[in-house]
Amino acid sequence: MVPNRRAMPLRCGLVLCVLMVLWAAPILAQRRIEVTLTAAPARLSLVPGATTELFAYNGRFPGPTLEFREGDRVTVHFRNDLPEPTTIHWHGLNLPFAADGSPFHPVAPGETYDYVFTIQPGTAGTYWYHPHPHHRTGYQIAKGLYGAVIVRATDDPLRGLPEKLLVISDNRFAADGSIDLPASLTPTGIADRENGREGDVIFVNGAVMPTIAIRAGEVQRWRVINASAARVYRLALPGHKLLHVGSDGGLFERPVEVEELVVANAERVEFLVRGTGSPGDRVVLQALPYDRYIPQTRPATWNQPRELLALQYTTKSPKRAASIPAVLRHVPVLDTTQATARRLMVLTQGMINGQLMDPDRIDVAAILDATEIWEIENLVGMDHPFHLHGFQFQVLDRNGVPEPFRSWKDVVNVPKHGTARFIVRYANFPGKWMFHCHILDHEDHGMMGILDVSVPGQRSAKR
Ligand SMILES: [Cu+2]
Repeated sequence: MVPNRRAMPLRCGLVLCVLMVLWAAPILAQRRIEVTLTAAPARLSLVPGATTELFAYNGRFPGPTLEFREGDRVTVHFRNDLPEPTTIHWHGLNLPFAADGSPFHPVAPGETYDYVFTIQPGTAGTYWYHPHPHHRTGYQIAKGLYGAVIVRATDDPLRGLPEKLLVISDNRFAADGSIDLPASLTPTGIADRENGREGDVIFVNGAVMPTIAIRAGEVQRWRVINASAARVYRLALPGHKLLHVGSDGGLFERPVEVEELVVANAERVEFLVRGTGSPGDRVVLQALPYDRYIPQTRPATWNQPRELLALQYTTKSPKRAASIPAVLRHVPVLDTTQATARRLMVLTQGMINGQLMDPDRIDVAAILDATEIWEIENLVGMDHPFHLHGFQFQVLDRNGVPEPFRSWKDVVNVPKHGTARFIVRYANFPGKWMFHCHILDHEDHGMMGILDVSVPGQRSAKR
């Protein structure tokens, strides 16, 4: 049969149209999210009987919780109305160097900056944002600048469970309500520098001892962010086992039942609370003692448990418990046989590999798409939580003990006189990425270095 030559262009046109629609569908489906954040001085009531001068994002403490979906194209229009330079670091998010908010991109007082990034597939999880200017991160976070980021997946296996977000932080106040930030050479200032600054007032979402309601039988998903400068929380809910389901970079492959959870500063955990109590019960979420300190400067009250919030059972009759999936998601394996370099980071008190941070020095030079293994060795008698910007990693072992399950992390707490090894792939985004101790006083005093990820044949990222 002779083809109808006239119909051919029409048919071809239709096929082309369908192909173009199919090609464009993911782009059309990509949401464009615009957020406006302004950092400015504010006066709020944080402790009874006084008001406090602080810094706040959009006038709120903590800053607004930002919710994104995988695939979203995000633009954050930031304005700095503080009297000093600042940045916004998107802690844990995989994004371009220019959007990282590291000390390389300070925003001067009165200036604006657009953080533009796409939320990468597979990165659903709990993150947070905070300033990261040179030498002033601890000060600005103590003044109130931090907020939560929740990234949602389209195929969330825990969808439908009621969620609670807990941004936990501590602070210290003078009698007049002002934030207690001692001069560096006073005894308290020296202790802060050594231990990292801790406070006796513990906030959950900006409130002291808030209450969460639960109905007997109900299963709730809790996301916890430790936004403290140095305090580590060993979380326990008396009478309740926790179902640990996720870490810094999102869900595990399977839930893990635990009695308690240690959340070092800057880390996040996700767990399920199962309402196994009776109607009317009241339980207190506790931070049990955790000894991260060198004995010489350990605070006198370190071994006292602290109360964080109350879990109040309603008087309603128990409901049928929701079923919890046995498998949450697949976490891809980073293959150790593909590692092309091994990096050794030796931590001493305030230094990495015997050096203080120098913005003009490259500490680790790597090639885009390389897979590497980092070994962090802590020589001193104090824990140091180690954070890498830009790329999530997988912890291989701690003190030689293999990690029991795979998860995406951006902070690993390296215990006193201990080691931790992780594997990381610099899958995308060349740039100068910071790695540092996340005890903010240590970071601000130079316990930090630079990983330069470059594309072969191209010059490394500009400052
Ligand atoms: Cu440290």
